[in-house]
Amino acid sequence: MNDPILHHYPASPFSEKVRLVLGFKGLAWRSVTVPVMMPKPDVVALTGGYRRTPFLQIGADVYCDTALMCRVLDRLAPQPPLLPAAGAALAPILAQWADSALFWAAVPLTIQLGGPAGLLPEASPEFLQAFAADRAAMSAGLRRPGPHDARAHLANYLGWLEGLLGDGRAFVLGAEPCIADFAIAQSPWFIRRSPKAAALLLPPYPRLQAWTERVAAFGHGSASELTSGDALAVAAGAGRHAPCRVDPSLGFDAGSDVTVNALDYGADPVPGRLVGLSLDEVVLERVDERAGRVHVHFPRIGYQIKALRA
Ligand SMILES: N[C@@H](CCC(=O)N[C@@H](CS)C(=O)NCC(=O)O)C(=O)O
Repeated sequence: MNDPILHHYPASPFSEKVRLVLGFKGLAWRSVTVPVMMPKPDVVALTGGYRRTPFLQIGADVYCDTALMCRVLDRLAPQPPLLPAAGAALAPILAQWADSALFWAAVPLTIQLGGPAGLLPEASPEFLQAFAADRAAMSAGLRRPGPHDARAHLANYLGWLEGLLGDGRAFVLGAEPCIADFAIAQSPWFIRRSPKAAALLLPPYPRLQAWTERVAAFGHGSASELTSGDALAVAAGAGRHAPCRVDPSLGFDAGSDVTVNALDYGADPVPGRLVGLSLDEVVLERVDERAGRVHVHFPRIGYQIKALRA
């Protein structure tokens, strides 16, 4: 019953990154399908306003952002590790590049080349229009490459990866997979969902394509479906949280009212009481009438904490 709960949807690349990590670790998990766009009332009941996909729930602890989620899964199931000795120093750096630069070169371009209907095949024209408006609002203010730029960026990036795999290594940092493999894999996975984009973008990179298949072969672990209402009931009934503490040297007082927001896009602030703070994690406590007393965790990198009162 304590299996982690992944809130995600099938076409989400960042969700695929986490599904592959769950497969790599051979974990059993519960799967809640979330809406692909706002409104997301059951998401917000758990996260307090964070709308991005995916997020991970363990009882009444909610983990936002895949960088943090993967660290949590690595703690929960340390073998096989996401930071094996051979790649431990470089892997997070490469993963961060994959989650940002590579993702933004690959994903909008794939949608542009293949059309959103290819990715959301069941969607009506009205739905696709609303989807486009939702994503435009979510990334307002973000400077994004145009299609010609993205194509050039992507050709450079995929060329780098092809070169990295050129010595015949099985995974990007050696013989063992690491977090960077899963962070990178979401982009070619997404491109391959669109046959038109895949045919245009991937043929020059045979080693990358063979590697994509090796990573895909880890599968997704063993998932069982859960409704979002049942996930809310799991949180409300948990009665405990993962231990956390505020490091007083890091600029914020334990118990103070703060907000946390992403710095790039989907930056809706989440208000709460500060109950955990370290160099790599911030934890807010909030109470929701349906989810109960929830601890919402964010990584520090890519997020901002603001004090609500001095
Ligand atoms: N840095 C975040 C990025 C997550 C992200 O951008 N997810 C996309 C889907 S793959 C998203 O949230 N799209 C809007 C939505 O699902 O509402 C992470 O690693 O989790």
